[in-house]
Amino acid sequence: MKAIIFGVTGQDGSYLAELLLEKDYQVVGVARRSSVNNTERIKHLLDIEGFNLVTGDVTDVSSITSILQAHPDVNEIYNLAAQSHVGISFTQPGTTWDITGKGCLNILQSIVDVGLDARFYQASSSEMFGDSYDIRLPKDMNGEVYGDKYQDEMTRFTPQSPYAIAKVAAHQSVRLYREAYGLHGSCGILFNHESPRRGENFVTRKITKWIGEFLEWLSHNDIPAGRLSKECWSDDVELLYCSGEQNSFPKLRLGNLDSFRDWGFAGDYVEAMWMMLQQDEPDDFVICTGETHSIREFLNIAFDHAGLDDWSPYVFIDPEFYRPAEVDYLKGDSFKARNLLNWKPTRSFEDLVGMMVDSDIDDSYTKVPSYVQ
Ligand code: NAP
Ligand code: G4F
Repeated sequence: MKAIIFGVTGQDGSYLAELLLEKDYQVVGVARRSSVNNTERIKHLLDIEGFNLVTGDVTDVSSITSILQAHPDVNEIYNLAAQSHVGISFTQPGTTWDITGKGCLNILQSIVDVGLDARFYQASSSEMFGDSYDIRLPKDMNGEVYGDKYQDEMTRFTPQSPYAIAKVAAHQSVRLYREAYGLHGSCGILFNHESPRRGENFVTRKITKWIGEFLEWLSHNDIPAGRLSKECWSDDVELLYCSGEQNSFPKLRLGNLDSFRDWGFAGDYVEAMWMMLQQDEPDDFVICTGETHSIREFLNIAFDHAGLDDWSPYVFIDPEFYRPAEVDYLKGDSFKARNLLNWKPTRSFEDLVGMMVDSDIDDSYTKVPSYVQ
């Protein structure tokens, strides 16, 4: 079996490449040209027989077509390429549209033009639901909703960002190419999924990376955990001081702490992508844990796991990280995937947070911390 992965250098691309190589696939990974090394997450795969890294860009149809023509025997094509940061999509809506929306259309049309019979996976997103949800139980006599709010394959899309609009366009394009050309194209509507390989400007990794660097700073300065009391710190809004002004550490700068996300482990979610393409008929599936937690809850567990009792003195709320429009609540129902694909998540929320914190604590002892770079 042979697969092409667009977006192989990303979090999911790296896990998916590993999964397919384990299954004895030949994997063609597509990475865009970059002036700096963008293969950090897949460097352990580069010399593996069966893995072939090629250069390409989803905004350039001719580059996609050349790759597809070079692999007429490809069985599965995964499109994970995106400008995937929701906040950045507000400041770069055009780039986001070109990569995240039109990039998908470019691949679909190239598949048709080259005449491939391959199966196609599109990385759709729970962001497409925006501020929309369904409610499982009725309202009470006063009209107050007391039921469980959730999103599944039937929930309406009301996208709340340029990123989400681009994802809806891509999602609808797959449906159209399925109906118009008989393409075996499936969309995974994936809720947030994280890992130690998560990009450093997503909220979960931003928190765990900060914890790793902070603990390293404490250790370099011989500050024992027992001295982690609040009187140790000055009242400076943005910096933490311990023994003098020359010895400060930047606080963790975050935006809205009150949104809720359904967070799972990325390794589980790439398994679902592969399972979707093993179905006789193409279809769309929600992939999620069914639990929702706020950013505050993430902070509670992450700081507690690292042995830091209260995160509030360490966090600076910076309006820079607020978005012009927010998605307040995501909680999925993966009933369809559990039943038809036999898929289920393997990691609890607490395991996921602990795994990310542990990884960033270990890493920080071997890497140059960003605050001295
Ligand atoms: P990610 O880490 O940001 O990876 C995105 C990948 O797309 C990277 O390999 C990136 O390359 C590549 N890319 C960007 N622009 C490109 C272009 N013009 N041509 C070719 N490749 C390009 O994202 P992820 O977390 O792995 O997510 C994978 C996919 O799932 C994305 O489409 C994302 O929108 C979607 N998704 C993610 C989640 C989640 O919670 N993680 C949830 C739902 C949907 P560089 O390494 O060079 O930047
Ligand atoms: O970690 P986030 O940036 O993820 P977001 O916006 O939910 O998007 C991720 O999940 C989507 C699936 O639902 C994917 F499609 C998408 O590609 C991406 O992987 O933000 C999560 C929440 C938001 O409410 C945000 O406002 O955290 C809040 N937040 C608070 N402070 C912050 C920050 N987000 C970021 N990135 N940085 C902050 O400092």
